[in-house]
Amino acid sequence: MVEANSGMSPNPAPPVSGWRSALVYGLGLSGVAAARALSDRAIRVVAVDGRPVAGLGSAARELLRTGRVETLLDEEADLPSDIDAVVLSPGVPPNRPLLQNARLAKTPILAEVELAYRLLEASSVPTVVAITGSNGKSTTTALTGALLEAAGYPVEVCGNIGTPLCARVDGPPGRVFVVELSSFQLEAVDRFRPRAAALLNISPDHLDRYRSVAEYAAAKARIFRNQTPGDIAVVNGDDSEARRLGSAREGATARVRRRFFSRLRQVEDGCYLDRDRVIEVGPDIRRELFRLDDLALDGLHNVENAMAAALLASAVGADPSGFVLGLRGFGGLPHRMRLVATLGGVRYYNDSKATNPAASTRALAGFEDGSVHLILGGRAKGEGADFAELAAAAATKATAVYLIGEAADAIESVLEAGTARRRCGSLERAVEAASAAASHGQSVLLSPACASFDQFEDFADRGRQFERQVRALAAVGGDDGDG
Ligand code: UMA
Ligand code: ADP
Repeated sequence: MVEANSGMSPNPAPPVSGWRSALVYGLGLSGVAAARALSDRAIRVVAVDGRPVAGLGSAARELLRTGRVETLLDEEADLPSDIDAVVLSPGVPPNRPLLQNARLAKTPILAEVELAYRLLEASSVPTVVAITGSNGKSTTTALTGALLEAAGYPVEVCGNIGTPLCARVDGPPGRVFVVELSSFQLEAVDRFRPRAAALLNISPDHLDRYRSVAEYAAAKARIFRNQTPGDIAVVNGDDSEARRLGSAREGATARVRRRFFSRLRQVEDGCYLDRDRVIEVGPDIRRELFRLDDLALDGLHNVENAMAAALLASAVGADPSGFVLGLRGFGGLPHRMRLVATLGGVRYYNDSKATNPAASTRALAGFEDGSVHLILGGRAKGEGADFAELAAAAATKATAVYLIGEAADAIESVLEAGTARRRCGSLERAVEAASAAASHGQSVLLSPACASFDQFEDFADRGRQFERQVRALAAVGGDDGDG
């Protein structure tokens, strides 16, 4: 695997308190938060970004204007000679020339989350709960935060879910940090040590960045690498690849207590589904954690997410008696299987966050056969993106598929012969076509199985545009009112 620090024999970054200047690579959300945290500590910040100043967001431009970021270099610039460390934004691939030069110069490279962890560590060992996986990370992260809050803990929910950990470093002591981690962020962690860490599942994703699924999975497994005895690894017992990574005899979890969650079978330590009840078991424990009825979210995948969240929250000491309140109050995050409106008996769902085929396949599982008008497409995540399983699910669940964006050819080429399809190009045309074709009792589902960057700013922008179009239909045709 190409790790951000690969190629260097152990070369630990000196304590941040000893840094005089740092290079922040990428001035998006992560870079801005890192630059602020560094400049607050009187560390000089130089930034690198592929975009010119005018293309940056307002927060980045403000940092430059006020001198908190001294200069902005382009990506072709030489590595400045007086830099103590490079702080890396997750979206920057590790093979960028400037990073290769940093490795040659033995300048440490830290992920933004790694910097944040070290800043937290400067005062006391932080209580961090971390979540990774191909799908369900954000939901599980938010749900873990909700369970901990219901149990009375002061919580910071952050990381890949949207707020960088660096932006949450300063604050009162005693907080629990619930951090969503992407494989990108995990590539450049070094000391980052979660007291409880979950690996939810592994399915192919981000194959535009990794050479293989194995390399991608290895990045995910780094979530456990710094855990020490007394820490807890939470692993999906029903996902073969997660189980393999989470229970390898020689692997990172060998030192820690492994707790499995399973919908399908009883486990020895962890929790499992027994009809409608989730039961926690362990060497000296057996108790009900919650019932399916307590979940405000639909879908079997959300049962898995809730099981993981419950194990994580109890790992840092939360009393499960409060979990039911937390679960009942959690209605889910925007752009994940959200019912937008019911118009003329047709239900419109926004699942824009389903950015890989496995997520969309899961989304389809919850629908009746032949009931879905499915909008698919966008930018496939690499040549290796495999739509075959999704095509099989679509053959059963979809009345028709509406193709948008760059990946339309790749998806169409694997659709089964009997699956009706329309080439729509844009989301707008897809919504028009799907709404014209859908009849009472059916659903229009945006669950695109692809990234959004070919036509939208991000998945949230795509989801908002879908919702706007659905609301425009409602204005024309009259809303049934239960959206
Ligand atoms: N940039 C370069 N060179 C590059 C790549 C990017 O200069 O080769 C610059 C861009 O011009 C831009 C900045 O870097 O100015 C953007 O940095 P970034 O891509 O790391 O994005 P951030 O704004 O810092 O947001 C990141 C995460 N984005 C990615 O990992 C791509 C956000 O996750 C996360 O919410 C945020 O940090 C806070 O932690 C988004 C995401 O898409 C939601 N994540 C992927 C996913 O969930 O699948 C991993
Ligand atoms: P992530 O942060 O990993 O992208 P989200 O919680 O945002 O995950 O959910 C994204 C999409 O993935 C959802 O819209 C849903 O379709 C699907 N999903 C959610 N949880 C799971 C899970 N545990 N297993 C498989 N798919 C899931």
